[in-house]
Amino acid sequence: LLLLICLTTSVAQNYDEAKVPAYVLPPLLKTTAGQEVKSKKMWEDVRRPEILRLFEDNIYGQMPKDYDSIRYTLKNGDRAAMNGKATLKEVAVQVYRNRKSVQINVVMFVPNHAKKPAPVFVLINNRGRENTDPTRKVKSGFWPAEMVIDSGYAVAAFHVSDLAPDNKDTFINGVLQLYPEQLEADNGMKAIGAWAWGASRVMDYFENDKDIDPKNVIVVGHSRGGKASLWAAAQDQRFAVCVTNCSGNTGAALARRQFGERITRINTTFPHWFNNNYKKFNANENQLPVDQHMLIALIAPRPLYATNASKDLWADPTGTFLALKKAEEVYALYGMRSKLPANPPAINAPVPYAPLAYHNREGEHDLTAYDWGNFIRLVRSRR
Ligand code: GTR
Repeated sequence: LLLLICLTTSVAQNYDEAKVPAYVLPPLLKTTAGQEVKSKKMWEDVRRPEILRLFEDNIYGQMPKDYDSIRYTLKNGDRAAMNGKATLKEVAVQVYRNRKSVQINVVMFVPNHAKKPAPVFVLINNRGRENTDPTRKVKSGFWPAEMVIDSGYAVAAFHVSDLAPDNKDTFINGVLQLYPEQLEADNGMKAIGAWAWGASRVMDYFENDKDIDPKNVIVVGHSRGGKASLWAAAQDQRFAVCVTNCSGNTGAALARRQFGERITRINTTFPHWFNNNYKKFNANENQLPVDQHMLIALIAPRPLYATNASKDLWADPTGTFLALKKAEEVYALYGMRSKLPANPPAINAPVPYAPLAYHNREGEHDLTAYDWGNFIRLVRSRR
């Protein structure tokens, strides 16, 4: 009976700040060989690649960069979308490898009356496709395209299921058909990796669209999509800004706090998200050679905006704020001072400024127009 109680308490979710265990985070600025990292050069040449590799091997899996060819096809367009304010482009991005292919369907609006090439917000859509309705009959705070267009920016989206269906039995029916060797490896890519890979292929497309400024691509993701936006921006330094909304466990929140969702739970409910090696850290957070502040640090010196919702304790708003604070020391190597306060700001008191932005919106686990309004503020403030 005692054993049973121990087992159940070890995986129970904690929502009590007083019960957060004492923990020591792995150092950002010390190499595996024990050397202090004191310069941006040493960060970029030694420590950053080391950390990237640790995330690949232990959590998200490899990110294959080779493919045979890529093709972009404009499937549908409308120069007078949104009452003439925007041009709609529906583009099929087809990627080929070993005679297999995946097709990523990109929905995009480009402002007609703003400077071009335009910066673009690209959402990794993990919810219903209706959220990114190209006809605009359905409008959703999850992707408030009109609001982004009115701000003078382009807005794009693609759906995760084009890359890897979000299901433990069918996730292999997508990118993983092109890279079957990934399924054999304990550090092989799975669904979250495949979604991040897709974001990079959409980035390849942006580099070939004259309406878009490829140096100003903002990758946005919510929750599981926010885990993917972080991994995409960590891997692919072409993304200028990363937005991770309510990404929680294995997103922007510190695992060692063991607050809300934990690794055991995420690996059990979603065994198809992370690599096989990650299962070793079930109920064993302190053995992980990384924690999530290190993933955020991989995005430096580029701006990162992490958000939470006050009722979404599952995603640990405080643990997210603390991860950002910890990453400040890497931004400091670039001479950048974060504008974050010492302690978590009040609910609905955003700090939407580069390089590290944060807010805790009042309400539920969601991505809303309030959140997007603040992402736009961040992008404006840096121009
Ligand atoms: C939950 C999961 C979270 C988060 C969320 C979502 O069930 O535990 O990690 O990804 O789903 O994607 O909305």
